[in-house]
Amino acid sequence: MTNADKSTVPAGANHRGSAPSNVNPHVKKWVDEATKLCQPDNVYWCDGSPEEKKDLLARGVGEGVFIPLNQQKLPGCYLHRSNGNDVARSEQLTFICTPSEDQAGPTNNWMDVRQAYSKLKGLFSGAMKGRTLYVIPFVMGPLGSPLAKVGVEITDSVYVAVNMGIMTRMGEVAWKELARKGGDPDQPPEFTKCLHSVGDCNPERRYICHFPQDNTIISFGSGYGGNALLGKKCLALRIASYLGQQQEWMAEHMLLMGAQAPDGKKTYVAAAFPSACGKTNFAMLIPPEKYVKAGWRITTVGDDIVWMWVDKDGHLRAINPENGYFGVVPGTNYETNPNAMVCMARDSIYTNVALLPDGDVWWEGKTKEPPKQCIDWTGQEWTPDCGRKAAHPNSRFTAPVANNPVLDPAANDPDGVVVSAIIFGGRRSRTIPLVFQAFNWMHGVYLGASLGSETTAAATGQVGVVRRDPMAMLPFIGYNISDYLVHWFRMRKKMRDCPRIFHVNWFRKDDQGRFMWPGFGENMRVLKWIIDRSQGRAYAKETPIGWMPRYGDIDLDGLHMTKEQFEALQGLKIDDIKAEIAGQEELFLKLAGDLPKEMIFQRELLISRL
Ligand code: GTP
Ligand code: SPV
Ligand code: MN
Repeated sequence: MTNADKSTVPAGANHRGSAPSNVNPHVKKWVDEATKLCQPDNVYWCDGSPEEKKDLLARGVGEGVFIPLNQQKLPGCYLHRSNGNDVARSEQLTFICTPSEDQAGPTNNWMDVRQAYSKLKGLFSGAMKGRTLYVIPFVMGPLGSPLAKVGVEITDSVYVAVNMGIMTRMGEVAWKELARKGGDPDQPPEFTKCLHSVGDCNPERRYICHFPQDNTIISFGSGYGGNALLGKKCLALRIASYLGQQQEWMAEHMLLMGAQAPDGKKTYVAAAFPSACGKTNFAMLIPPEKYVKAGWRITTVGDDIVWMWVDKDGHLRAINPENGYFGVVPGTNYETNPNAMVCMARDSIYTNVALLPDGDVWWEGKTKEPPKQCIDWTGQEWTPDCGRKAAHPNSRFTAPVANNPVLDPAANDPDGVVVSAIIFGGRRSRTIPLVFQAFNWMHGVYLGASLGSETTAAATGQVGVVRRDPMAMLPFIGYNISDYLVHWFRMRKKMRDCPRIFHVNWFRKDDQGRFMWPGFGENMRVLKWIIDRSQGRAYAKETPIGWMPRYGDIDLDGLHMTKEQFEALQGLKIDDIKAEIAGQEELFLKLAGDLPKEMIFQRELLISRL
């Protein structure tokens, strides 16, 4: 973007951007302190209005942060190219800051609270000189929900301001929610302080720090996704998981979907898959035609995070704290996930995709034939034979949930929905069958805790190596993992009636490296078996690892899958399972003396069943 384009920035014609007259004095004080520290040229208080969104987008275009896309094809859509060193969550630069290391536990990076505050103070000092400081009030969760949480993010990134506007319930509503929650005006109201600066976007000076005891998040040096949109992974998972453990509820890295059967009965299912392992796709699934004809309908409550609590009847209830999707783009097309394509067709931000000559966008897997030429995600000329990817493997779209054609009617219900089944799943080329069911909650928690998955481009680092990712929460547990696992075991006691637990793997490959299961919409077949099992209606056989459907127990009609192929897909080799158990040791040894006894018992039972 050239300087000439800066003329598109409108002059500050009205009062938008200034602090609301009735702003809470505790919030004001914190913003004033941050302003003093960061020394921005301007302070801009967001109100969440549509006019403001236009203004923020225009500012972003002026700064070269956003490139307007073809407005006929993609109304309201913009492209953003992030810094090449800043394209995914950086787990090694993410810290849990507590007084003692034990509170962060063996799987988190730990920093001493005082040391962290003093380091960050140095980094933030004068960091916003010449920039605008945006104050972004937001709510996580449906307004009025018992679990809804208010946060305020201070940032110097207009990209963050726009994305937070899509991902959360942002603006005036947050002040209202804060007032609704706060009783005593002398007491500081409960809100998460989120302080963010892109700084100089230098990985050497990049810290994503969480202070669970202070309900505070401070992030410096990254403008990307989960590192910078602090309502998402930082608040809704790391801080919330800590609060949940204290207050007996759960914050999990899960999608939440409704499945309506032909008889009208609706079942809600939550599923935890690690990053880039299929949550958004599963949450928006379109069933195969014969299921649609028969009357099956799938609806989305959430695609990435759930907050769950036990209601007065003893049922596990869940809400989606988010209000938008920050979804993986590569591999998404009108065949694999048409609903996602519709979501991102308007009012969306594309991050790190390729730009076509007509102002449309492209990514690997969007069409079978690549375009003859385009501008790749780094801004360079690209042709199919150039040997580089056009879109970054972790390129993303940010879209409002309201764009989803299959948004569940309960998506904004403060009371949430009752969860009947929980699914854990990983990306595993070998060993792990398509689907099986845990014997009970305790065994299910063990399955979740020992979940393995091949690493993906969603986090920086090596891709494709199997790592243990308990409940798909390894990078997101805001406290000691032993306490987290104990929390999962203990939640059972609060429930009168608990969800059934399952394990899936859409990603098993044959010796030629081809996926053995068609996946995507066809996952409906597995989901139907899961729902039927949850309601005590489908058959299965007992195996050492759990209950498994036999050929014929799961509907394969129309898939042209032979009995042999199905059995290979579900195949269990005892030697492989032994190797898998040995692979779990890595995590168990990390927990060492703090490994919950239930984990030891479940492991012994598994070994004795082999
Ligand atoms: P995060 O947003 O990082 O948490 O990812 P996610 O868990 O929501 O994953 P998503 O649904 O975006 O899928 C990630 C990648 O896996 C995409 O490239 C998808 O096309 C691919 N994928 C999703 N579901 C399936 C499936 O059933 N089979 C196969 N083979 N690939 C899938
Ligand atoms: C994930 O990595 O699980 C995501 C993307 O959902 S990010 O918001 O960057 O964490
Ligand atoms: Mn995710």
